[in-house]
Amino acid sequence: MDQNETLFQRARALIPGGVNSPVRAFRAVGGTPRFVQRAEGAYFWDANGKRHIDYIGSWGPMILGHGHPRVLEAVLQAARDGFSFGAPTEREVELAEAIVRHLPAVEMVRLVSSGTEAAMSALRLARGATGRSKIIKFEGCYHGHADALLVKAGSGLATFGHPTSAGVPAEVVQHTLVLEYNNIAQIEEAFATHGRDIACLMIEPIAGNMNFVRASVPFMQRCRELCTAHGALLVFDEVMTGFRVGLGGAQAHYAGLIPGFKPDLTVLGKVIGGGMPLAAFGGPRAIMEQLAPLGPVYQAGTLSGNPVATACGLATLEAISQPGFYEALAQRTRSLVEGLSNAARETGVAFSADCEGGMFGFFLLPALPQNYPAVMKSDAPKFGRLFHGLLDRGVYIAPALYEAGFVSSAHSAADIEETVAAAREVFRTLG
Ligand code: HOZ
Repeated sequence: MDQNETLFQRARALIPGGVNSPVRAFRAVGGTPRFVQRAEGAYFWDANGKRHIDYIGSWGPMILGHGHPRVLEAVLQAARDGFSFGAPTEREVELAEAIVRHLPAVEMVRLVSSGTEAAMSALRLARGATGRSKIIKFEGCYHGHADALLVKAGSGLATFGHPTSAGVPAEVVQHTLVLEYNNIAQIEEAFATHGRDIACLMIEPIAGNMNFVRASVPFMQRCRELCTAHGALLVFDEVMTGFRVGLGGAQAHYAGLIPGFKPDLTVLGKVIGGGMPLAAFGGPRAIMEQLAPLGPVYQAGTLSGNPVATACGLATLEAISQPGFYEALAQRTRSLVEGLSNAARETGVAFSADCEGGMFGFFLLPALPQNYPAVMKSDAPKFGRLFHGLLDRGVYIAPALYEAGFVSSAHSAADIEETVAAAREVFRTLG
């Protein structure tokens, strides 16, 4: 008996769709989700005991692979000292110090428990600090599931064809302007029309919820200029890219391409928690001091700055701050992307791929798309066949074509070779 199927049947009886987060249900690709029994390094074993090379890594956090010994030790030690206090701890201060040390745009930071919470709170702060209501977001970007941001969003909303969720009243999103990613004319027009009402422009600088789409440099530069000119805040959602595409996140990448570039607010999650529920948002002191208890913008949480999660995050940040870490990670990720691209070329499959640091994406399209409508041209049934072909061969990628992929420092050259060989076999069957 297939243990994954048995568990899925039990789960479906009690949990909507059998999962606690929609994309995991495999509905976009069909078949039975793999229930994870345990994981180590670059692999996890499913309920049937089958090993998979894991390119999801908990959707980004597991940058060191699963069960890194130093992180594990830190977590066990912290757990022995207590799970949760609802009172401040030294470790929260240390984690805040580590974040601020690596991100020049962040002078103060507040820790929360999920990316959704961080994005929602950053949005409230932007509105509170500017006294304005309107916000700009981009089609295909996903900033968690807070109401005001659930409009034309990527990730699971794109996967299931409901880009705007039911249950979100029109009045709640009346101030959300949704524009096309990488479209300079549209942001210029939006600021020309609504400039003095716009609190913030929120963006995934490298969008990982419509697979992997970079903001072009001229587009990013124009976003910055228009926000500055109109007194709106530029909010970088770096839940995926923070400490993932490099130690300084996507903001360091763009600062290397646009002199003096900085976002105003930064939203973080995933890697900063190392796999534990931990996220954060931060920015300049003057803005962050608008938060309660100093200022009028309210935000709170019982599990915020949780001692076990902060221990996990701190140990992770310490390991990834070692010299050469990102060079090696980026090199490994590039070798995956190049290997897949070569295999696709050899087998005549239309294919394009991109990566930055330990994050990658690929499309069954001849050229990299620049925005959500272009991503939508992907051949979903063909992707489903590729997904299952890889899964059968023990390679686990996201079960939806709108999601980015992640390589960890635990992935070896042999893992990449095995993956590329599996992909070559599957490509031959795609026709
Ligand atoms: N929102 C995540 C993908 N972008 C999925 C999270 C999950 O299923 O764990």
